[in-house]
Amino acid sequence: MIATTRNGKTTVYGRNGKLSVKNGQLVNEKGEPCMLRGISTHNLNTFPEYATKENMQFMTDNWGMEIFRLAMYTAEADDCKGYSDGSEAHREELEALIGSCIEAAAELGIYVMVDWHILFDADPNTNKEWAIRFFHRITKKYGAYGNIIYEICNEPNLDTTWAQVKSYAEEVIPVIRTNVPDSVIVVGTPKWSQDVDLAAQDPLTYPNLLYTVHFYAATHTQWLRDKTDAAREAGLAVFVTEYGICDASGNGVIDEEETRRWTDYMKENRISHCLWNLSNKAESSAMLAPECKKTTGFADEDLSPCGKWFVAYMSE
Ligand code: IDC
Repeated sequence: MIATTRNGKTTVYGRNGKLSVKNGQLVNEKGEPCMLRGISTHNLNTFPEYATKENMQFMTDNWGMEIFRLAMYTAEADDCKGYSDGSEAHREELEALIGSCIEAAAELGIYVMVDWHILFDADPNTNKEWAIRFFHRITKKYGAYGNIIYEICNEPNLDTTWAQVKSYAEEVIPVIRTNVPDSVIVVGTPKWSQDVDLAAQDPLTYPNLLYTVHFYAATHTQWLRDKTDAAREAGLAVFVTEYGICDASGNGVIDEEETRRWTDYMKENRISHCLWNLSNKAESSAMLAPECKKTTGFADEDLSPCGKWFVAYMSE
């Protein structure tokens, strides 16, 4: 069902198989630490055009993408409605798009992350009923695919507390686990997924969980690695489901030196990570040059400095 070989080569799924979490670490079927390196879409409501099988295949074959994160904003952003505040037809379109990417990931033998991307709806409880419906429908239809990681709330923010996130997680995790009992689930943490150390003081009690850390290298430095270490020392497994090599606005200067500290840190500790973002928006976190109108088959000149950095990083 999920490709283990393609064109005579073993796929990332073929090497790792079904994932789980053991002793604070994402591990493969053999119980070995597994670090996945991938790409996050921009908002699927605004940039759906890159989330195609053809382009996923291009990124897998040419850049070595191992996981594709599907960032579906749950509420309006950038003048575009999300899953929760859009129309029913729009919800169905999003579910179909996500479904086609899950099927494509299985055919390509890569992993896929289904991201309930809360942002302006700062507290995941705001749209909890929609989250429950969404994860119920996705897991019912696609849960048999063992290459899916479920991310239940991108970035709780403003004054949302860990207690609020935890109570949300305690309602949403059982919905996913009813259909996919052994699923790997990532839980967002307060303050735009930086306060992973707070989650570590009062963790959830389910198996196979990871907790989110997000960094933007020009903003988040050693202090955030220290918080991450505190959480890991307390036994939590972490996943950098999103990072940028620029500042936290998604724009501004690129800090390659601090990015290197982060990539070394993630390599040393086998922490999986996805780069923000796959689009041609005129911002420094976008991987494509603003002039690039292609939706796949990108050449060097189609890439922004961020995209070029990523291709070089993946070839290391
Ligand atoms: C940013 C996008 C930007 C968009 C904005 C609001 O890069 O184009 O206008 O969202 O929709 C996050 C969020 C992620 C942000 C990103 C950069 O998860 O949605 O994307 N960021 O600001 N957390 C920290 C940074």
